[in-house]
Amino acid sequence: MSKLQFSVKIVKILPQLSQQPGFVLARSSGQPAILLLPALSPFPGTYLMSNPAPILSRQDLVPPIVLTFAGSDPSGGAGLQADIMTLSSMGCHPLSVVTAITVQDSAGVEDVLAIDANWVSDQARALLEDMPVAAFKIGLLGSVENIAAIAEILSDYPQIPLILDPVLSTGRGDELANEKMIVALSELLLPQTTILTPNSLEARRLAQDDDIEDDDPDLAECARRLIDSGAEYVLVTGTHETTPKVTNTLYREGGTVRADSWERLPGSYHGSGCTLASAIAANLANGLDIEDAVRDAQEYTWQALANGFRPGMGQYLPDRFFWAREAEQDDVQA
Ligand code: PXL
Repeated sequence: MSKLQFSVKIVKILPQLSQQPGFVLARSSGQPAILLLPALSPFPGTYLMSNPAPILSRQDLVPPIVLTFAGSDPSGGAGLQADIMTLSSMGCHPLSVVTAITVQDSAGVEDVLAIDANWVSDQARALLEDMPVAAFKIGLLGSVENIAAIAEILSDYPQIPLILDPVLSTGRGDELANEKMIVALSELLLPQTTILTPNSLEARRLAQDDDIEDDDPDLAECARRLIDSGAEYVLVTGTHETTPKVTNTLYREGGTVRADSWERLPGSYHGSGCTLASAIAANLANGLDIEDAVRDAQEYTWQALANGFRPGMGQYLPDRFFWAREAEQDDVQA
């Protein structure tokens, strides 16, 4: 590397911010924070640049802010910790409102303690009075009271997109939401939701209609019911289905918007749903439209899972910073 060249690691292309034809703005992990790259530059990547002219210095830049309501997972696999890592990795500043704390390891959840709903409210109100939030993300809720408190806060910010990951149980099958919470979520949060991200099991459980005898809706019908309940979009993930590939389908009123299929990975992962929902929130906060945000978030999540690691005796965890650990040499592209 000559003395006049800099190695710049690009963490995010910001297509929506490009002003100069043939160039895009990109966010880097170093200085300058934001720089111009030729359009179509491969991403992710590290670029050798001659005297990159700063577009924005770190001091000037406020990253897009995403507020997540989530439960703490001390193992760093799922929940709040997963959200914070994903949002940071994708160039956002995460605000984290704790809804519950858990006792768990990489194998499963032992216990859950819901935070008092007034504390949930107070955490969120203090932040919202201080900082501009570009997107909300919701994970584990903890209690009916928390759902009501969060719904009331969200109703004051109807213009901010909400990504709702309905956390009903763990991968191992431990219950994380009871029937009353499911009713409260459907009644109070779905009508305020921009994108709901259930896996296929959660979609069936949320859409179940006890008034219909032997109710057994297919996934498209589940999505239709959830949209009828107020969600603008529903992204049903297909990991739990028996199809050879994992197909994730995005629905809105009128039917399927897009379906994306992914090579099925062999491991059992903890925190993939939180990663996907947070990645969608980050992309929306970064200005992508819904379809691009959903497509790109799946790509990011697949990469995080493919690069996953097994820190203990339980499940694999996604590596949300896979791009930072890629061999420097492989990345040099220009
Ligand atoms: O993966 C869903 C999830 C979300 N949040 C917390 C969790 C889990 C699953 O275990 O513990 C806190």
